[in-house]
Amino acid sequence: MGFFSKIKKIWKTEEESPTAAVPSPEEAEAPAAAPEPEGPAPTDRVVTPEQQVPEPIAATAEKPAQPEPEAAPVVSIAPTAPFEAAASEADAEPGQPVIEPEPTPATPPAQPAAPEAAAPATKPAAAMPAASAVSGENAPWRDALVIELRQAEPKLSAWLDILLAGVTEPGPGLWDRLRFLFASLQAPADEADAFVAKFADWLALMEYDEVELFRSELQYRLALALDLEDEEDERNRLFLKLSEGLAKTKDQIVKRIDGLLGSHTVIDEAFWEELEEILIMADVGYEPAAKLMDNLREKVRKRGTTDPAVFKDILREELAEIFRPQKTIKAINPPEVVMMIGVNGVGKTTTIAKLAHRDIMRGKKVLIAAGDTFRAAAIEQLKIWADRVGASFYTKGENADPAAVAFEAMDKALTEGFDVLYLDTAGRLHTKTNLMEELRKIRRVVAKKHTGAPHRSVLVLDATTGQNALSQTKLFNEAAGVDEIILTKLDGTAKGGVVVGIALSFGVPITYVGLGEKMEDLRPFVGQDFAQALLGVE
Ligand SMILES: Nc1nc2c(ncn2[C@@H]2O[C@H](COP(=O)(O)OP(=O)(O)O)[C@@H](O)[C@H]2O)c(=O)[nH]1
Ligand SMILES: [Mg+2]
Repeated sequence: MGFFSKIKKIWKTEEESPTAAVPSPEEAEAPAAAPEPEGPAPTDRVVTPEQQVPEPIAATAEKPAQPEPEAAPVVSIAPTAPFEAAASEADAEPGQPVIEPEPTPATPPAQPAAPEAAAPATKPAAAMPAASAVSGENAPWRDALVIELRQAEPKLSAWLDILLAGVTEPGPGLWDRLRFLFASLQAPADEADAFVAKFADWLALMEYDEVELFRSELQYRLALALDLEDEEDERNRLFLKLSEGLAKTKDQIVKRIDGLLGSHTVIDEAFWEELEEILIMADVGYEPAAKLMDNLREKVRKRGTTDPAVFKDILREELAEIFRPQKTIKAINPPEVVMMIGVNGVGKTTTIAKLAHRDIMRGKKVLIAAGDTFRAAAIEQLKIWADRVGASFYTKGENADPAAVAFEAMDKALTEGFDVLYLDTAGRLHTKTNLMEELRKIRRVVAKKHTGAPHRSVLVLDATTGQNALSQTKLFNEAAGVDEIILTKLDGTAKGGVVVGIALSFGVPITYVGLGEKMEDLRPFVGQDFAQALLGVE
């Protein structure tokens, strides 16, 4: 503990030293869609092969009208061995997060013109929260922190605990540490700068001034930016969240199944009847429940047992099979076109924002098109989200023909080199025939412009509607085609059993689930985790 407090102390003295050139995020009057550092011309940058990235993070917004000249002197502030030298020459293994810095930099003197320092050159001062003018580039705390990080469990959350020790609010200390983490993971310095600038803008926008308010968002963004998502702790976090979200569904299914198992000494007809009732009550749906029952009966028969004690294992096994992920071809010819469909209020617009946020955090350039032209408020809501997450936005205004919006947005996405185009659509069910015709028309026009588009037709369903989600899937699948399903509002509903129904009834994969209203609350659907969260781990 003594060592740890010592590091904290070193951090503290570092922070107290003047860092004049560094405006706080409060000073940074952050525009919603802050211009991203595009990076200067290639000649200005020293980029080692490992530092090269195909695309800068979220280079979506327009370039700032006036490049900030003040950034130039910044370069000279780090005259020797900038800490990104920590990004050692050792082979970076992509996808394998390892803290592999070199405490004693073997960097040639030419290195000062580091991309870290050069990157913010095009960034307006207001959106340049910490620039790279970090004092104490060679300060001993960096070495101490390297040791701390290396000794920690290789988990983002563990690293974040160390990085955030003693940090209570946004500011230079935090930016500095975030850059340090990027460098330690051998991520390019310009990515670190872009990340920090964007995050600071977001904090200013949200008016979050305490670490506790944004820690989980920070971890989420870091996981995406550093490609650490499949890390154990991320999975555990999701699992916990899923378990919490499924608490009511669990009450509905698991408690009653436990009751069933406790009250029967043998698996007989009465047992099966009671089970079917439980499944139907939990919104699995009548037909899916019957199918599930058949499968379970078959499994029990094969096992040659009538002992209720083994039943939960069999059920867990069956759910694992239902949710086994399908292999699909993920490669596409960019721009990837994603069409979001579903009835009003299910969460299409919010889900587009959440998906765009994920993409942008991974360095993609995203365009969102306002295809729900029925209400002006819908367009406005989408525009606010696009600004918030830093996506570009395309609208033709209220009452415009949604297919024309899609056609023109497709054009823009192609000519301006977007990676992803999200098409929002209307969901007025009372004009069912028109809606389905409209969706088919959108499909036709984008396909005409771009072969293979839309690459993904995503049906958004609201888990709280239970059985309705099943009938909506049927309807949209028949009329417009559905490639994947995103199930929102799983948090706090007792009707989560509908997931089982959907997985059993349609050959359409569930790809994400919504577990709340925040950006980070949209998570990839992992069937095994779902089954385990639902039935509990034993
Ligand atoms: N609790 C919760 N609310 C959500 C979730 N997804 C969306 N919402 C909320 O659902 C409401 C309707 O969402 P919206 O995106 O406007 O739906 P749309 O009409 O389909 O575009 C909004 O208040 C969202 O914040 C979720 O996963 N959990
Ligand atoms: Mg909407």
